[in-house]
Amino acid sequence: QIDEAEVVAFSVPSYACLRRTTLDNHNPVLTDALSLLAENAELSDEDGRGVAFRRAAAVLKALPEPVTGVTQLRGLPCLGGHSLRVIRDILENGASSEVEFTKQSERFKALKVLTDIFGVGAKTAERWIRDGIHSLHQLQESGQTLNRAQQAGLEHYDDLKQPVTKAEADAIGEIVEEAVVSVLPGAQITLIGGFRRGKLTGHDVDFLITHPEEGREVGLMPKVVSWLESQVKLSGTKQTENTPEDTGHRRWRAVRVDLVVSPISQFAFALLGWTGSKLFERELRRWAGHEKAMSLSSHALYDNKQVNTLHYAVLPKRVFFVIVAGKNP
Ligand code: TTP
Ligand code: MN
Ligand code: MN
Ligand code: MN
Repeated sequence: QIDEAEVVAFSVPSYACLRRTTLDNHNPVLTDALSLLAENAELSDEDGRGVAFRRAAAVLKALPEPVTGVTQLRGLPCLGGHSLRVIRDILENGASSEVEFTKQSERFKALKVLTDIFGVGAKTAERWIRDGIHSLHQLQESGQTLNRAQQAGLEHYDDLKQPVTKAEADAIGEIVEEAVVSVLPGAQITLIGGFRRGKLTGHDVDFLITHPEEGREVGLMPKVVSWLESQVKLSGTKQTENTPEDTGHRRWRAVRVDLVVSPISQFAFALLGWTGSKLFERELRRWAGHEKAMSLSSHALYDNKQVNTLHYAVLPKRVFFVIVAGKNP
């Protein structure tokens, strides 16, 4: 039994956006467990619980060393009774019964499999599960009508489940850049999302597009998409057969790409807002609102006390699609 006086106690700011957090953390077993419960809550339309578990996981991610006992956590923010129970369970018994139960539950497994299909959200998955659909096979047999995105998601399911590497992200960046400058010379693209935070893999690749001259970016997105459609394989378009030399590492491979277009006047806010993580963005906005009386979005920052400062001028222009990483031969 460790003497309580020798136990390291931690201290972290309560807003996640005010903490320094590294990519790897010292408590992966605990943070994975809390993240799984967060995911389960999000998939079950319980966003409040989801955020609570995300916040708890984020606090543990910020700790400078492994937690050995719950007494070390005394006074830390964002650790509610439920999260503490899960942490104690793992520290004392090696595993959390709630996490293990969730992992094994048919409902969670079905929600995961179905929402892993590009274009399928929690609501759709929930409806299908109520209709007795728990697997891809059952979905295919069910005769459910799928929209175009979902069809592409199902067709490229295995590819899209594979994590995207940084090298693949860079290769796609070159294609997207070629598309963008072809339709609008001088336009600039920036890698955003997880890769901008230094992650080595991601579930997609995110880019922000702008032009140094305000207004030149108007109407850009459909042109970029048309260019890509004519030059690379996009979701729903025809499949080109793999020639023998096309196999191996040069094989076609579907990757999810998110493009965001921003006018240069909003570029800084878009860059900040789309770099993530989702919790970081949420906390940054909460901090701006509660502590600074300012409103932050991906378009602007304005002072709530001053009228007529900045207004939301433009709605977000955003497109999702699936790109196959490779150019047509
Ligand atoms: P994602 O691509 O969903 O996440 P990510 O890039 O951080 O992680 P991954 O490696 O798994 O792809 O989103 C990128 C950023 O875009 C995210 O950090 C915040 C922002 N975003 C929104 O603002 N609203 C949204 O609905 C989504 C999906 C993302
Ligand atoms: Mn609870
Ligand atoms: Mn991403
Ligand atoms: Mn994304």
